[in-house]
Amino acid sequence: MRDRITDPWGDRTPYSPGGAWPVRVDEHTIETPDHWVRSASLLHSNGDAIDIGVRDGRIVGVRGRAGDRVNHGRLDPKDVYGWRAGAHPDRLTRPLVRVDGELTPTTWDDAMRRVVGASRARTPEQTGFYTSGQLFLEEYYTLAVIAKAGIGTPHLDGNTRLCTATSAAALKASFGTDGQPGSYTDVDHCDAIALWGHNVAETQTVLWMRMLDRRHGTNPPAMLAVDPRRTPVAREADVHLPIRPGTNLALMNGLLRLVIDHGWTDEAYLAAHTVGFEELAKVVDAYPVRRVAEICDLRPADIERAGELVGTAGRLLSTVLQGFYQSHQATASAVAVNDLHLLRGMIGRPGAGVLQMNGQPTAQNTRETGADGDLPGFRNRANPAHVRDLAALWNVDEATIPHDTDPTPAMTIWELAGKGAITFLWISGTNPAVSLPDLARVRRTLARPDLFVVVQDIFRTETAEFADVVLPAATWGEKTGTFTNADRTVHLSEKAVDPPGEARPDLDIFLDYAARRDFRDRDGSPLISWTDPPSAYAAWQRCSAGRPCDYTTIGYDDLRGESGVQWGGERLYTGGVFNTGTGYCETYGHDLVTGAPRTAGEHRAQHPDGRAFLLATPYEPAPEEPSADYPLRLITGRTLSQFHTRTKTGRVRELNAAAPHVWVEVSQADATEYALADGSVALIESARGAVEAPVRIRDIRPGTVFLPFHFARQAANELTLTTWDPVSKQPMFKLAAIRLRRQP
Ligand SMILES: Nc1nc2c(c(=O)[nH]1)N[C@H]1C(S)=C(S)[C@@H](COP(=O)(O)OP(=O)(O)OC[C@H]3O[C@@H](n4cnc5c(=O)[nH]c(N)nc54)[C@H](O)[C@@H]3O)O[C@H]1N2
Ligand SMILES: Nc1nc2c(c(=O)[nH]1)N[C@H]1C(S)=C(S)[C@@H](COP(=O)(O)OP(=O)(O)OC[C@H]3O[C@@H](n4cnc5c(=O)[nH]c(N)nc54)[C@H](O)[C@@H]3O)O[C@H]1N2
Ligand SMILES: [Mo]
Repeated sequence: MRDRITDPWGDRTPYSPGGAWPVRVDEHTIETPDHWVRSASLLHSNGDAIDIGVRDGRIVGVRGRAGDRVNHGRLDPKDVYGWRAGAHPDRLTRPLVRVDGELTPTTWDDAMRRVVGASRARTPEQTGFYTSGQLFLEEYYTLAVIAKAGIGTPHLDGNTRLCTATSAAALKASFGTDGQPGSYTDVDHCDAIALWGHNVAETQTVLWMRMLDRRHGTNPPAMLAVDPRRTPVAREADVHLPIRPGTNLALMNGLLRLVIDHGWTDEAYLAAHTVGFEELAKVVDAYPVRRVAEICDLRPADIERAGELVGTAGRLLSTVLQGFYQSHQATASAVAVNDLHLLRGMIGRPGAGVLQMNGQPTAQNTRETGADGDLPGFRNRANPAHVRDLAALWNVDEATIPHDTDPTPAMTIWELAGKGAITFLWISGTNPAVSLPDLARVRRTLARPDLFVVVQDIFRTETAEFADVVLPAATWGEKTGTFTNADRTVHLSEKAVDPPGEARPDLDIFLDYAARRDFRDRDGSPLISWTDPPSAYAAWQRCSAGRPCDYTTIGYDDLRGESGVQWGGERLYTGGVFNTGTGYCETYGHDLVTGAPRTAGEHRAQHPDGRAFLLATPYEPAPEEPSADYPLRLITGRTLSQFHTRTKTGRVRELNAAAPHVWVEVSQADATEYALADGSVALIESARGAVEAPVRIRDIRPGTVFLPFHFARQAANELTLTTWDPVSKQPMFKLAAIRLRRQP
């Protein structure tokens, strides 16, 4: 196989509409394996099936699985090389506890006794959990039961709040519950693909390979990209809208109006399967092309071309990600994409689908199991029958399960810790000292003497440096469990090798904690009766029964075939019946402007009864606009070779070498204005902090600069602001006002 850093997407295998995506097996081994173990990718949400090559108890390579529905054998560049991080000498191998200010190795018994002691000394309201989108389903479910039924705290959330909380919020708002409507096979059938704030070429490279292969076949799909930068996706697209950051909703409203004005709506579908058309039409009527062009700083003709592309496609596939989710009016903008599909009847059939994407590999499971604070199984906390159901399943009092208010979102958990209301915070599988916005504030919180911090990780991260106890975890390839990708495909990842030193699977750590706390159910039996991944999975299957994400027919053995298996079947809502029944839905809805929750009565009064909601919202300017002091816009995001805070990719030679240091992308016009040349060092300042980075002159809209957020030193999040979407509570990492200065 060729060097996949310089050639990230590999050779094209073109195919035609409705055809099968050809198989192409990618393999990278450094020695010949003596056997292969089944797994899937844990470095993005695409769920590429991977076999792990093992020799003499060590991982020696990876191979894509030819028969898997997701990747047909292909691998992402991070997957080709990323596995080497597991054997890095920096891995944590023993628990650490703080003694005289220093993190000092200790026994598991001592570390766990300290964790249990500190948490016993706190009330439920003083206790917080901040978890991940990178653990396994079995682990999240266990953590959710510990937090909700063992301790009874509402303060449980994942870094999924930073990631794809908006995906969940938009799906719930439009269709009644979370759950991806579309399927990756929609790429095989569509005749137009619209990418809304999604740089799929660098972030889900195998999905991009599939799209590129269609683009190279006969009757290729048309393509629309909406992104302020000229990304690889934008370069490939037929229409690229280099939108002004923070104006997505104005664009969407304009496109919805074009669809209505041109009569591109599917009247029969609208009448049978939606509610809310009149109200939507009234809102979007205020967005004629000329006004939209002004707000978004786009050419009117380009907006019209985009409107025609999405308005006339026979089979339209949309994907939505961080350019929408981490920006202004996130939920309202993502919902507007759902609106577009509903208006055109483009949902629930081959090639016509919405992918409200995920980002992290297991974020779907954080949401399904309730480790993001929601109730497990997409249950509605405001529906007494759903709470009763769960209390019966766990055999606890309904009052034990926090459900009176919405669960505490991550940003609020951090706020409460920052003012001493939460004094015990258990952080698992995330590195907030680099990934949260406004890092100076995060460091102040983590350093509070009254906050007991537990960090459960595989490396000694920037966050671990603030911990009272550090628990060394086993990871991918070293433990068994399941996870679900962005198109609902469930994979089983089996243990291939032993973890280093005394590192333990996250599941074992949570189970150990539950046993030591001796959580009991109503009859005095242990609250958590499962002991290993299969029994944890079986418990989850029971919890999911009868809900949209029903796993009861997908057993471990079903996942040991060639391919992963989708819950809910290939596509959801094929018959145009949505999960909006008042007794079934996951939420009664929110006001998309204020985030105020609606009541059951208000929900019922709209008579959704299985019809989808059309919901339009007026555009408002971003909370932080450029000013005289900070005249430029900052957007942040990803690069192909690096994963998040680089704890893994920064430790793999091939990947690290591709992007070892931070840089800032600046347009030629801004470079000229600020006397910057390619390679000269710029100081980037916001009202919150400053970062220094070498300049790369790139095709990005003037007035906007881009910083990758991966680098702990010169971290983009020194600059970002603590503001979030009112509905999804997802922070706005892609909106900050900054100034640029040339450094001597
Ligand atoms: N290589 C790599 N792949 C990854 C990851 C990684 O760290 N590295 N992380 C995974 C995870 S957790 C996630 S969430 C996904 C994220 O995947 P993406 O969402 O594709 O990645 P980002 O780079 O965060 O943002 C996408 C684009 O949004 C654009 N953008 C910024 N502001 C705006 C705006 O106002 N409007 C619009 N329309 N666009 C805007 C940016 O220019 C950027 O190109 O990637 C996953 N895959
Ligand atoms: N400015 C800006 N900030 C952003 C974003 C952005 O676009 N711009 N994107 C946001 C998004 S979408 C995301 S998803 C977050 C990501 O932010 P983080 O979640 O902080 O990113 P990671 O570096 O992936 O952190 C995961 C941690 O889990 C550890 N780990 C890996 N495997 C295991 C395991 O099996 N068990 C345990 N216990 N630990 C493990 C890793 O070593 C690492 O420390 O960043 C967010 N922050
Ligand atoms: Mo993410």
